[in-house]
Amino acid sequence: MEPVQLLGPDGRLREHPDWPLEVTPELCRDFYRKMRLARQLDNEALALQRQGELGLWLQSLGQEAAQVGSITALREEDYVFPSYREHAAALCRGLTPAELLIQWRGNQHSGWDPRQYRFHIYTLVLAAQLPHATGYAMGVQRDGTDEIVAAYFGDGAASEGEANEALNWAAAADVPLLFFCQNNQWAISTPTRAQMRAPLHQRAQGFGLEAHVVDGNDVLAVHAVTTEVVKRVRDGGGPALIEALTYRMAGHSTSDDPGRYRSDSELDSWRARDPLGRLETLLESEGWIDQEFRDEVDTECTELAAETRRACDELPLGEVGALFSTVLAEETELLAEERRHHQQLLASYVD
Ligand SMILES: Cc1ncc(C[n+]2csc(CCOP(=O)(O)OP(=O)(O)O)c2C)c(N)n1
Ligand SMILES: [Mg+2]
Repeated sequence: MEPVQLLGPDGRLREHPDWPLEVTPELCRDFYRKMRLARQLDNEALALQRQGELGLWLQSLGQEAAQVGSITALREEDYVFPSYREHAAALCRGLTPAELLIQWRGNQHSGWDPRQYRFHIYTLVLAAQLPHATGYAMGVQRDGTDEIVAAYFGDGAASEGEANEALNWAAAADVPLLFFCQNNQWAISTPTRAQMRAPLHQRAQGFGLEAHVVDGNDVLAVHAVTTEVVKRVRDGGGPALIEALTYRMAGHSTSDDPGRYRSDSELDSWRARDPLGRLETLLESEGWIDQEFRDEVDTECTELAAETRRACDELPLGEVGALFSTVLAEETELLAEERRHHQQLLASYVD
């Protein structure tokens, strides 16, 4: 299967017979703005980590098109299960920099109320969110609403047993669930080619899911394919999978040095396919962007950076007891014992 592409790396539009999209200046400007903001937040968080203000950060650099193009194809009430790198998607859902950063500053285990944004907390245990999403989608199915569920995961996570169990279970139960894999070519230092022989979209078809592959650095293609697939899932077509071919342009996390396992030439070849650059080229060549709009986006980005820095500085310390009180609806004896033990431990510290 050839990846669907509507906007080439050269910034030119391409027609696709199966995946038409009404490409308007407004749509392209909106995507551009969202992607610029996401990149800005990502840069600022990286700087904050380097300055010792965050313990860790996982960059979404290079994956903005995959995330923005897909999340905007969902309705606000559709429930999303992200992995841990979905900052661009999170921003589109209205999460604030404070909510996104607090976990990485180590002040809280997660930063937001998932029900408020219909955007679940980040999952660091690879693929754990996929059976959760499947179970949630079974609930949605029983509620009989026309809400759907979407779950993001990576190429590395696709090797987990839970990912494969979830694909099979979702297909067997015929739930309204979209699996969205960002194949960013790497799982820390393991390349995708060392993880799987058959491409993931092919494997998903084997489980009985409708599956597609798309140029994940082409926001228009991602949006076109996701919009259509979401429609089919919503209309009772069963679960589906989209594999977005993209690239993690930064290290795995701020603790990683990608120079130890991948070449500069590989990075350069993907820089030439940068999702933001090609959209900007399109906007320029079509005359859909003027200085006023550029200034507006620049100002918004500067404000977001300032807000991110200020929010980080003012993040409240979390309540340590939440570690125990938010695990189960009703505390078990074991949990109560662990909580008491933990309190005794804290009390034993001198300051
Ligand atoms: C169950 C489990 N095993 C191992 C890890 C360690 N780990 C964290 S991220 C990662 C790589 C994940 O790669 P991928 O799924 O492609 O996502 P990406 O980081 O590329 O977005 C690994 C092995 C983990 N978090 N959870
Ligand atoms: Mg990956």
